[in-house]
Amino acid sequence: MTNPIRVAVSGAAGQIAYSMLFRIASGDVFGKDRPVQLQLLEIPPAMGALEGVVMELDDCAFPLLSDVVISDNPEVAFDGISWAWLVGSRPRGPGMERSDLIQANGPIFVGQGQALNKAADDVRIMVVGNPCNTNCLIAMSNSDVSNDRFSAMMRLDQNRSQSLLASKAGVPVSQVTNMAVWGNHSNNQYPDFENALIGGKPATEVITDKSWLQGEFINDIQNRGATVIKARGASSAASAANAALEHVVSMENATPANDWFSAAICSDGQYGVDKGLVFGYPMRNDGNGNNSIVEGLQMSDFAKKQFDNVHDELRQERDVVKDLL
Ligand code: NAX
Repeated sequence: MTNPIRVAVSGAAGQIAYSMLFRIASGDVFGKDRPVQLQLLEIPPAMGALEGVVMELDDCAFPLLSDVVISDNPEVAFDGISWAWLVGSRPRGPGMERSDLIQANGPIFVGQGQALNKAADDVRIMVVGNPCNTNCLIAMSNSDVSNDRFSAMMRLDQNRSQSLLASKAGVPVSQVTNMAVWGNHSNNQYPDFENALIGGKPATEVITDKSWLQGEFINDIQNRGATVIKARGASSAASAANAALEHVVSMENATPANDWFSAAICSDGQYGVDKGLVFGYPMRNDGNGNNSIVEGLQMSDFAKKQFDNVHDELRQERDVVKDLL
């Protein structure tokens, strides 16, 4: 058997992690022949609950799960890892503004960014804990790990968009491809229906109701998280976990021909975005470990307005945390 891949998950006693860990341990992400060592990070009050999660992992007797380490110290949890899912963060409390949340969570990602220096040379990091783009920016800015190893999750937004377009068009979801979600995982994100394809044709040729695409579609995707909370009484967990795993699978494996996936990565100025912002882009993996932004996509004036709006939002978030960068 090959050496186990060591992976860290923070917020490991939380809802999203509970839907992730068992799938990672069963080989859904790194393959059915690659052993995995889980290194789970929590805060001290949640260590008891985390021990219960470990009991359940043990009780599954996963052949690929070589070991489970638990800790409330990021330096222990990140030691020698090749992937980190940074899921843990403080949820938004009653009356909290987005900027309050950003300020409350920022310091977590300063410490975790520094602790990532303990990781293996090939480490990649993906941030789920909200506000995930700006938390990723903070972790990246406080770490010696190079910027191109960091990413934040837009995949749930991509999946939601594909599902809604498929249902409107009356086709299986597998028919909807090339779904780019630009910018921020927030209610200003821009799910780009203009460049999406349905059954290989432009989505705008299949769904000709332009006012639905520009109005209800975008609005429903931007607010889907809140709609799930209202219905379920809790935020998206299984779908977020699924998206977090798919994000890593996409970053580790060749992207199917003529398609792309959405992820937020450190901008190098592509599409006019400020260098250094963690911005949602369409991406491709070449099958040799390289992930790159799909360049040259066209945008209408309508799309540019959405794009500029979410770009401004990320600049404002960067300003709120400037002391942590
Ligand atoms: P839970 O509250 O169930 O779990 C969060 C866990 O993080 C808790 O167990 C808590 O003890 C732990 N934690 C808090 N501070 C920590 C720290 N400093 N180090 C390690 N662990 C810490 O939330 P859950 O539903 O699992 O959601 C986790 C995060 O994902 C939230 O920030 C949430 O907003 C975010 N989401 C992000 C999404 C995305 O698309 N990027 C979608 C789903 C979700 O809303």
